[in-house]
Amino acid sequence: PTIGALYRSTVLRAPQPQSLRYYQPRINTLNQVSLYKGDITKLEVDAIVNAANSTLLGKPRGIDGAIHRAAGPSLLEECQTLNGCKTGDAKITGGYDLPAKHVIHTVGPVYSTDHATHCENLLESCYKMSLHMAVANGCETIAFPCISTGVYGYPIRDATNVALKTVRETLEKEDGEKLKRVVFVVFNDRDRATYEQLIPLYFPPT
Ligand code: AR6
Repeated sequence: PTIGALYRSTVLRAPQPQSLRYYQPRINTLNQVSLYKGDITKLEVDAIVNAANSTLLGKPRGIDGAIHRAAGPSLLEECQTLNGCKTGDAKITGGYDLPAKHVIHTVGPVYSTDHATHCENLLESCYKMSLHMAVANGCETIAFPCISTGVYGYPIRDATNVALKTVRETLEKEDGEKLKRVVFVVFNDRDRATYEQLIPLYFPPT
């Protein structure tokens, strides 16, 4: 589809339609994957994923701060009832003042070159558990940020490979059919370039 047609049919309330890219997986034609550059708190999807820390009590910095600011204080109140979240796990809350219906909070690994394989397993688990949470709660559209690649220091290229591989594998499983759209959200041009380069390897355009 043309970008214009895509924009009209999209679930996103996106201020920059030219930044959307669309890929139809060759194997799993039921599913759709998009790349969006911008602020995840503006997306009108069933669930946005928060790159949180294990307390789930929010931090003023990064995406966690942006999500809590946009969702309003009720989000923190609900997070306070959750008893935190382990690294690699995910928990779901309401979206409150966000256009998104839910927030799925996941905790990525703090990157360390000495434990690269362990970090990879944990990051993979973040994507898996978030998708699982989405499906378990009837979400059909979900937006992911680049988990762990900010404050937690995960190299963007490695993290992107993990994200794309894990989403592709999950979409190919039975549960994946319930997900209509997975949006990868990037916040700067460097990350966008990385995703634009790697997405076609995992989701070849038809
Ligand atoms: N929309 C989309 N992406 C964003 C936004 C936004 N509004 N803001 C930042 N990003 P980070 P982490 C991108 O550091 O590395 C928190 O304080 C950002 O450019 O937010 O998982 C938590 O409480 C980067 O690509 O998360 C934890 O303590 C990505 O989001 C810790 O940071 C993730 O960057 C988690 O660190």
